[in-house]
Amino acid sequence: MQKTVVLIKPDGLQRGLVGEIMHRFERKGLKLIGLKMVTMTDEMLDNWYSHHKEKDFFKELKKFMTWTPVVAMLWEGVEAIAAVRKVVGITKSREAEAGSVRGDFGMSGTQNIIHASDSLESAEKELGLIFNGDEIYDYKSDMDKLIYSEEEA
Ligand code: 3AN
Repeated sequence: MQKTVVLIKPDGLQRGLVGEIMHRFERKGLKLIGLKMVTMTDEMLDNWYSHHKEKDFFKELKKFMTWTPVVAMLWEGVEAIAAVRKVVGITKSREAEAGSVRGDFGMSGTQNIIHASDSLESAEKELGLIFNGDEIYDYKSDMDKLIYSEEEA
């Protein structure tokens, strides 16, 4: 099973999309193993978006991400990183597939509602930046029997 980090960004929180977004991941069959609100700091964002540090939009991105707290979630599932990215949609919301979170609720490439880890490496890094060990829950979900075949699970 993979773990993947999702953030509902300040625009998603302000627009009241938290329940809608969580509902989509639950219905998909992912398992929620961590959940909290976080005010992101400058230092966290330098680390989180280190690959964007030299980009023109970095300052704007940091301002946006500190506008309000974010809602941080940790979801678990078989190949969960790729599955969650599909639910999220591509970066530029106005071009994102209908049916994805960005495709259904957004128009912007900056204020694009949601973040999801894009690789095993970034999932591990982001998990470490946001969650403490005692905020990650290990429990058995009876739903797994309905969601996966024995072989997959
Ligand atoms: P994604 O969130 O789809 O993985 P990344 O990692 O390329 O996209 O970008 C991280 C965040 O940086 C995006 N979610 C968006 O808020 C912002 N961003 C990315 N590209 C641009 C851009 N060209 N102009 C402004 N903001 C951008």
